[in-house]
Amino acid sequence: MNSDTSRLFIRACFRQPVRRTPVWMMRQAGRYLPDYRAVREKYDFITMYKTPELVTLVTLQPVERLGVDAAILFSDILVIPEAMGMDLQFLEHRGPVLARPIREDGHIDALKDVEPEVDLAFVLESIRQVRRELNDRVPLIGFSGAPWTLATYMVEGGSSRHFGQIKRWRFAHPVGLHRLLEKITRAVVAYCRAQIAAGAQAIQLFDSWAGILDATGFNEFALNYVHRIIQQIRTPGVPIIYFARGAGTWLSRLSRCGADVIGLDWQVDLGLARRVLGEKAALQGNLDPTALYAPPPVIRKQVREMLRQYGPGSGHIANLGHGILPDVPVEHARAFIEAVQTESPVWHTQQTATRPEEP
Ligand code: 1CP
Repeated sequence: MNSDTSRLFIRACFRQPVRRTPVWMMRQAGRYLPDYRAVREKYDFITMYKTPELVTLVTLQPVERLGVDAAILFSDILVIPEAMGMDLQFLEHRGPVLARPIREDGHIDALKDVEPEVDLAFVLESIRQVRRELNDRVPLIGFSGAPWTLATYMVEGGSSRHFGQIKRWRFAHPVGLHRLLEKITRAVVAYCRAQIAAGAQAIQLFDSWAGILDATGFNEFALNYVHRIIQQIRTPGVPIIYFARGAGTWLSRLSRCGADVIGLDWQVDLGLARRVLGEKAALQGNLDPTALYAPPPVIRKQVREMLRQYGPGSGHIANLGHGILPDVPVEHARAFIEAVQTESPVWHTQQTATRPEEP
């Protein structure tokens, strides 16, 4: 891969001209890859993300197998609650479980301030190893959960169906919730800064549960904190991506957080998002992850449609609208990557005459 390819992703994040659209997939280091499953058979998930050699191995798998244009560090957003002193387990068929969830003010006081160099040294060492191994073939994306999403796991004690506990805090005890979000925000700022210092070349903030909030709540409990984080971690040349799942109804507000790139879930109309946000941010996304169940010719058609919706010019990073599903055949994932890489150049040529017609 030449150096032009290695810069595609970063250039598109800053809306600089590119010769084609870069592409990667959320959860690209994961169970749909036979190579990942082979490693996972031998180690549990927590051992995997705490062992830099294993992190390096699985972070590079999609780069080598699929030719994606960016690597994302193999880790999890829940390392922050764990570093703050909560006991974390991942149970088969149930997902993450945090023991003794945060239910009263006293529980907030008991949470530790995070020192990334001490408490999350395994992440920082992993970043250094992955960078060495990647040798600038593609950039490495570091990430963190956004405060609101981390708070949902810390208050609910894991995944949730109705989010009754955190919503109780939101309406019945907002002062307490803000105190918790403040404390998480400090940890996220320190963590993102440390990842950048260790070599992360972009940062994605995952707000996977933004969509359970009401419109005012989204500003007050999610966006405000993300805005502060972005101001405090901003580093020249390091793009920041904000992925707020379910926030498509609040498109016009999303750019207020100051991110260079707004990640879109699959329900958002990409063309509309560009009209609303295109002058302010690059856009990442947003093919429905279940589209990858279809055979490769259908995937290619869907990719063409996604590229057409965005339209000509830079500022688009192709991705799925959420993580790739574990039972997607690996050839279908490859078809998605290849389709973006081969279909997109036409949208980046100077002559408008060569652009595909609208159907
Ligand atoms: O058993 C296994 O093999 C573990 C499955 C797994 C994996 C591969 C989990 C448990 N997390 C991960 C990796 C992971 N998680 C990455 C790695 C990089 C990549 O390839 O993308 C990233 C970026 C995450 C981020 C993450 N973890 C999010 C935000 C993104 C999203 O999916 O919305 C969330 C919400 C989590 C929590 C989490 N960790 C694992 C699961 C199953 C979950 C979700 C639980 C839920 O639905 O509430």
